[in-house]
Formats: sequence, C-alpha cells, structure tokens
Amino acid sequence: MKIADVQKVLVADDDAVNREVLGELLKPEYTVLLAKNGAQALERAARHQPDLILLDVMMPDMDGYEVLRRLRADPQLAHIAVIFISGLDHPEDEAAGLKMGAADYITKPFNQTVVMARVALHLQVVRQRRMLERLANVDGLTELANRRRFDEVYEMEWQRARRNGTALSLALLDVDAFKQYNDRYGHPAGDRALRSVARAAANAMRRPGDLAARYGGEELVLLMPETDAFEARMVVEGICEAIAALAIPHESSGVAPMLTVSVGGATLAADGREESAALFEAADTHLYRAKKAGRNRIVW
Ligand code: GH3
Ligand code: MG
Ligand code: MG
Ligand code: MG
Repeated sequence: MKIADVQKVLVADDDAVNREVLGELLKPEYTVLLAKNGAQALERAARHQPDLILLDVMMPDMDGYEVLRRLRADPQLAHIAVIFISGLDHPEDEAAGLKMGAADYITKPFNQTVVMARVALHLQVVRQRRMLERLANVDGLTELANRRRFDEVYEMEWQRARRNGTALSLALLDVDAFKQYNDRYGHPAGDRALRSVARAAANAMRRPGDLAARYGGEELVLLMPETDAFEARMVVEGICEAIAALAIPHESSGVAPMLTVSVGGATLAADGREESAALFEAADTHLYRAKKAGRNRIVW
C-alpha cells in the first residue's frame, strides 16, 4: 500500500485510557487522530477529513449522538463514516445509534480483534464508495470531470445563476485538426496531447465552482459560475496561451505548426428567458464560427 493510501481514523473518547488503547491498536495500520471531547472531534474532523470516526457516546458537554448530528448537518463532513463505541450496551442504545446513521455500534469493554475487523470493513466500504464515485464522475483519459458529471453540475449552476441573477459563462474547446494529429503522430501520442490540453485547461480554472470537463472526443467544456463574459474570456485566453506554450508539434495541422484549439463561448444574460440548453447551443454556434473563420481562435 502506498503512503498516500493510508486511511485516517479519528478516535474521540473522553477517557484517556480508551484513547490510548484504541490509538495504539489502530496505529500500525492507519493514520490515527485523537480527540478528547465532542468539540475537539468536530474540529479535528473538519481539519483532517478522516475516513472514519470511532466515536464514544457518553462524553461531557457534547455527547456522541450530538457530534454525529452535527457531522451530518455539515455538507463537508456529512459523508464521514462513524462507528459508535460505547458502554451503553442495551439493544435500544445500539438501535438508536444505528438509526441516527452510524455505520456500526461496538460495546465496551471491546474486543480488540472485533474493533479492528469492523474498522477494516467500514474503511473498505469507504474505499469502494470513492471508487464508484470516481468511475461515475471522472474521465479515465484526461482525469477531468466526465460528461455525466458536467450535465449534473451545469443544470445545478444554471438554476443557481437564474435564481440569484448572477452571471454564468460556458465555453466549448475543440482541438483543431485532431484527426490529422492522430494520423500523423499515432493515437497514443494523440492521447498524450489530449491529456496535456486537459491539464492546461484545469490549471487555469482556479475559482471554486469552476469546472473543466471532457464533453466527448477531443472536446472540453469549461463552466465558470459568477463569471461575466469579459472575465471568462480572459480565462480562456490564458488556457489558449498555456496550450501554445506546450508547443506540441503538429506539422499536418494546416492551421499552425503546433497543436491549437478553437473555443466558442457564451455568457448567460441576466435578463434572458432561455433554457439551459440555449446557453450551450450559443457556445456551440460560436465554436462552429471559430472553426469556419480559420480555427485557433476564440469566438464569444
Ligand atoms: P476540427 O479542426 O474541425 O475540429 O478537426 P478535427 O480533425 O479535430 O475534427 P474531427 O471531429 O474530424 O476529428 C476528431 C478526431 O479526434 C477524431 C478522433 O479520432 C479524435 N479523437 C477523439 N477522441 C480521441 C481520444 O480520446 N484520443 C485520441 N487519440 N483521439 C481522439
Ligand atoms: Mg465516555
Ligand atoms: Mg477537432
Ligand atoms: Mg470535435
């Protein structure tokens, strides 16, 4: 297992001996974080984003149930798996804990092998969920968001822009003469070039909410919420400059001796009444114009 794959477990217990025993037990396999009360558990969870929390129920000030409630109410923390570990050993206590959304419930005094087995099981579930999310949302070649993810985010951002009357810019980027590139340099080189273009685009999209996705083939889509046409065009110009700086030779392009792209952009008019598809179509029309006008340019 690579170091980066080591999963993080937060142990929250007001009893120092419990913290110590659980910490020592988990340390050989996981990165362990400790918290001695509920408030500290929430603070450590927010700061370190653990994969799993072993959460004591009975703690002064804020009990484990309240910690779990607050975790679930915070979008940044809601997904973290929680295993209650408690001296409350009635079936009703266990039922209450599981009903609140805990992944599991372990009673004290605990058996160390059982704790390790259940922690391993729930961390495996966490890894599998991440993998599924990745497979569903990320394009395998470019590592950008895939079209499915884009469609989802676009609909959400479009509604949000409409509701708040904020700007929303969208650009379609298509590699010029990419068929010739593949013919001249081979498909694997085409894949590498596409990955470089994708990275250049992603690096330039820096605002939270910005999204670069692979829409299909050699076409990327760039979504920039709360970004007007002027600002969005600046970002796209930066991307085109970064792609030019890559200086990927393309001798049979017919446009330039190196790989270039054409971009069609559009910005949602604050007073417009069109549907989300109309903004996309406008960008697509502008991309078509950029191609017709000779490629290697931006039309907004
Ligand atoms: P234009 O300037 O009009 O965009 O010309 P073009 O050759 O780029 O456009 P066209 O749509 O004719 O061809 C797109 C090419 O992109 C064809 C396809 O083989 C290639 N392509 C699409 N996806 C991939 C990919 O994942 N890897 C590689 N290597 N090539 C791809
Ligand atoms: Mg306690
Ligand atoms: Mg193309
Ligand atoms: Mg294309």
